Amino acid sequence: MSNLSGPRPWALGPGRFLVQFAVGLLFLGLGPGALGLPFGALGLRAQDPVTPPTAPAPPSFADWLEALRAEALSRGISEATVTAALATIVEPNTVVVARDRAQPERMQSLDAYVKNWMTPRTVGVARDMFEKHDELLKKIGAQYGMPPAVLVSVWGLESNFGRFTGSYPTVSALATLAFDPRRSRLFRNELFEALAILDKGNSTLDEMKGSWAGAMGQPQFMPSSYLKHAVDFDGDGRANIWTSEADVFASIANYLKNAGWVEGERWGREVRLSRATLAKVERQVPMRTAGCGAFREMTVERPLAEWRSLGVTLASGAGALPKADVHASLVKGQSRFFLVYRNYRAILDYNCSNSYAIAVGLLADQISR
Ligand SMILES: [Ca+2]
Repeated sequence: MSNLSGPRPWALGPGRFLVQFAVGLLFLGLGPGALGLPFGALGLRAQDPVTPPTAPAPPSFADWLEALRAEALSRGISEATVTAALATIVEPNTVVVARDRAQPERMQSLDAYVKNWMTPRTVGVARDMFEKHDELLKKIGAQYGMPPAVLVSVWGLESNFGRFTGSYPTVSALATLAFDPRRSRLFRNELFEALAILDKGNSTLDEMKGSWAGAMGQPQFMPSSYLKHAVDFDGDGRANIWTSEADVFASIANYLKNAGWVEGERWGREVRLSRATLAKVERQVPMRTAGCGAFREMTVERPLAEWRSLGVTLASGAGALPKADVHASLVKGQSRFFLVYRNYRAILDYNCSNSYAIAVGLLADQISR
């Protein structure tokens, strides 16, 4: 992956995990922000304890592959698909992805992440894409009840507008991760989902590429997310999240709609708090205690009217918060603050990181202005 220098770790996608190879061992670093993911869909939480290395000697990779093959067949995947796919796996793919250790969403503050991502250049590309695909985006937006700008923004964050989708063969990457005992079950299941996608003829071994962590194509869907949310919008008979923009946008829209996006509502907005107001908020509004990491970095929900009476104002300097009857949580950066509404949760479902979700929201607002 030659594309990890940007603000977005392209290796991560829905259902994806930060994976580091260290001293020849797979090492999974789990934490809010760095991990993508429909944690909900995968039944996982970032704070899940990692299984310690087991004492008994692990099976050889060849034995492990043989057992994998048997299980794939027992799950109903055709012998032809299993044989062809497993032939591409010779040994664990011991790639050292040093740059992946510097996960921008984890290492940088929210403020820095957003600043680094929202360059005039990126905003310009986003606007160009928004205009270029205007007709298609409007059609998909109307069908799924999603703002086109949000679709472009997620697309931008996930794969730099389709330019960096990852070149790792998904089957091989997932087999490597599944062989490692630390998160074996998760990746083993994703591997079977990948085989199912191949078996249905929805993709080919040549095409099925993505991040080193198994996130595929322009929306960076894990195989399980693909099977749940990918859409064939251009009508050629398969959901092609690798090269069909229609399918990519519709798949992102479908994901967010399934994650609970409510049409006609905002994601949230930037707000301003004086030091006194911030102190008052910290005394009176507790932090959330449940949910993936990003949720535990924000306050519980309060009615907008309560935030107003606490002294929170619009960041634009345009005065008081609107009188909408909505509930909002406060997300705190170092010097920037945001009130986020329920649609924000759908973005976190896609990737549980406040830096990511705020960047998605702000970029969408910029380009739809
Ligand atoms: Ca299609």
